[in-house]
Amino acid sequence: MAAQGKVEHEVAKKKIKPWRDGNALASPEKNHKLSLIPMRAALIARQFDVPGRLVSVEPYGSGNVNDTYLAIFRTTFSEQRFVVQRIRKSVFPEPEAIMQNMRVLTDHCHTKLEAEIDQSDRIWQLPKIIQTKGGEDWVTDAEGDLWRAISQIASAQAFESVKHPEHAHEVGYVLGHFHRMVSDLPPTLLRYALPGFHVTPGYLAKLDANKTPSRARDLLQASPEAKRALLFVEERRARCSVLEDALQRGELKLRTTHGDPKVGNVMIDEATGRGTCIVDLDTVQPGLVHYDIGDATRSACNPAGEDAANLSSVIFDLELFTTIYRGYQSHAKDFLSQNDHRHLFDCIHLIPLELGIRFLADHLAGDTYFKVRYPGHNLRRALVQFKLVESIEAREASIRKILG
Ligand code: GN1
Ligand code: MG
Repeated sequence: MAAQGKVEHEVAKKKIKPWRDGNALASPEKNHKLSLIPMRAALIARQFDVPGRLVSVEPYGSGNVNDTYLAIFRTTFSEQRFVVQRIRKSVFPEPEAIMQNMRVLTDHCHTKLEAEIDQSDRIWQLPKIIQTKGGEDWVTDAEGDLWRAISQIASAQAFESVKHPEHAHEVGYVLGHFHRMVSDLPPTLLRYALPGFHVTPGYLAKLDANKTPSRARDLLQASPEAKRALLFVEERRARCSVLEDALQRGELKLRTTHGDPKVGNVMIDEATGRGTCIVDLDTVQPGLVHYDIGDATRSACNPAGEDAANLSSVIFDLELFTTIYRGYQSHAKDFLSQNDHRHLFDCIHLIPLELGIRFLADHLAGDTYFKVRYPGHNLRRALVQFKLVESIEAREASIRKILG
């Protein structure tokens, strides 16, 4: 998960030491054991408009792209916890666009959630931007990096992989609710914070470009697995433009989308066990709802998770698919057209293929985009996604039957 909540799998935490109140911030050389990054996060956290004194700042979550911290402020009688994040410039060319989109989206959704609270079957939450003491939505540091602060979701937890069918149902239910909530938010009000995001032919072109430099050729030479992975993509090249072609033909239309609705971004209420919120709003921008549906299903229907240790455990589980789809349909009836429906299998197949292509391209480029925990991590991630694609292909008839 990228930004919020307690996560089971927090490798980052072990590596980077937290900053705690009482450290001599002004003289970092005396604290050589402390990482300078949480210290910088601590300095930044103080610039946001939160009452009390900063108690600690520590790495948080397991996002693959941005740097995320949890800050705790206390007064004599209260405590406020919030999430502080540095946006990776190398990934997001215009970080301001993310914040402008987040402002438009959260203003729209918070108004709607409050207006619908009496008809709602639960309390829905959505992060809120915490402004700086000067009334700004973000801070730019001396290195030109953008930092922002957002509220923490109350008493909720996110998981790296799906736990049981009811969990998958909640992932579908939360995504469907999000799509319904933004179905009247014109995508033209949003900027493209991540140009080319989920445009599969673009990722394919990147993979083609990344496999030719000599460094990549050496990697391929040394790894039969990587060579087989390239071949796997080659055999599916023609299918990569299926959604973009449908968009060009006018069968599908651009809408406001989340962009990253994986299981780890869906918060489950600790009190009720039901979904309460979708977090990680960095990739909200104009797109196809199909990107989101394919991303949620590739994540929630693979109980082995993105980092599965054993490839043979990776499957597209039909029971999980049945329940996630049922959850999604509880809200989607109102806004999915017949054409949308006709392309559902395509996105379920395409988005894991696309993610595998993205991981493989990054492996060949030397791991410049996704954070890795060991050499070959991106290749491993790609193999997991390709295994999932194979499983989806083998179950195509059953998936289409469930789609109806
Ligand atoms: C990245 O950073 P994180 O974990 O929120 C990626 C998603 C991938 C995901 C796979 C901006 O998300 O597209 O699906 O990893 N985000 C970006 O875990 O590329
Ligand atoms: Mg994300």
